[in-house]
Amino acid sequence: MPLKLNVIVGAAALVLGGSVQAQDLIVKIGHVAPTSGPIAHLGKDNENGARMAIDDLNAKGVTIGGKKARFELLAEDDAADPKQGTAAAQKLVDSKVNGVVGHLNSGTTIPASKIYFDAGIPQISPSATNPKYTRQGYKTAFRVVADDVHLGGTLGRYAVKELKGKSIGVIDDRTAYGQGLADEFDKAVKAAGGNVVGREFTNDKATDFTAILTTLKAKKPDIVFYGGMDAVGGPMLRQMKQLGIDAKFMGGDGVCTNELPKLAQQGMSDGQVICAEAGGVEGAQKVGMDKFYADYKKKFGVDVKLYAPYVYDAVNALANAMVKAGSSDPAKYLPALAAISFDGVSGHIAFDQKGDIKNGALTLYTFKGGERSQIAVVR
Ligand code: ABU
Repeated sequence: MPLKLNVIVGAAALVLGGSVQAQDLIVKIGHVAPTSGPIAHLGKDNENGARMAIDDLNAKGVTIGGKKARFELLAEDDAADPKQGTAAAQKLVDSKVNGVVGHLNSGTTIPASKIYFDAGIPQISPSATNPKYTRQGYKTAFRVVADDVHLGGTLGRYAVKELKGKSIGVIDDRTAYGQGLADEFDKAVKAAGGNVVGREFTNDKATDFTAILTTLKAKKPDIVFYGGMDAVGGPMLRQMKQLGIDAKFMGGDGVCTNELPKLAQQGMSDGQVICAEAGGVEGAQKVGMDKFYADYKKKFGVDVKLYAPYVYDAVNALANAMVKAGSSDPAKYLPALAAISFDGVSGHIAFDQKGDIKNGALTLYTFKGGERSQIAVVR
């Protein structure tokens, strides 16, 4: 009878069977998102995207520097809180992860990026859109989505030129994302000759918007823009309806989710909401994205909420760079990551000098019958 013995030595697995196999290379990928709190549904969507990428890489079999790689996911919850974000980042650094995908929020991604930079660990955010993230000079910071300059600028021009908005109200949630996006929108509206009639703010955990909506109502807005996430945007839409505010509702990627109609609870009408995802595919590239949505539904039993495909691509970007460099050592594969070029499910992945996606797209959506409905992909 042949000797069959499984020996686990530290982080590497050695399988002795009929023939000696190469020692597995364990590659630890950190992932951070809020899997608790108001936007836990989005955090879980991101984490699912990472899990799916890891499972696919392990099923496919990847060789790095002549060794069979086994990818492991180290998933952390930062609850969208900057302090918990830096604690999660430090935990991943202490665990000696080879790379990180995250965080979901700009408010956690930016402070965490210093920790990864100091440790020399590559980080790719699949969803944080505040421009500051890639403008700090950290060579370890990358993102696979467009930023808020692009988002806010495009939406601001769209409000004035396409929607013909005459009196525009702007609200934000005072987070790094929401406030930054609202500022960019405000700037673009004014540059396009539009009129911002009021600027109000709330916070990312608020549930009652009566006071700020009543103030804006008096200014008769034909468009209300909200810089923030769907967990607040949905109830805000419902309260706009209750207060009789008959205005279009615009927002960035944070409200542009498949969960928004549920969160608005009948508070939105067909075509009332116009929002933008910070990425997008068209033509032949749609095949890959559609397949991802179908595979995701099959694996997890739920629909993609927003950024799972971008997380999937971010994990694959790290893996591709390691294969190219022949090493999972962050210092050795970082140059390969900076020069990466491949077609992912969310489009072509390549980074500019700052670490931002090259030629990033946006997808404008509205909602009809409780479903997201694409208006256009713009660059
Ligand atoms: N980009 C929308 C959600 C994440 C963030 O930037 O905070």
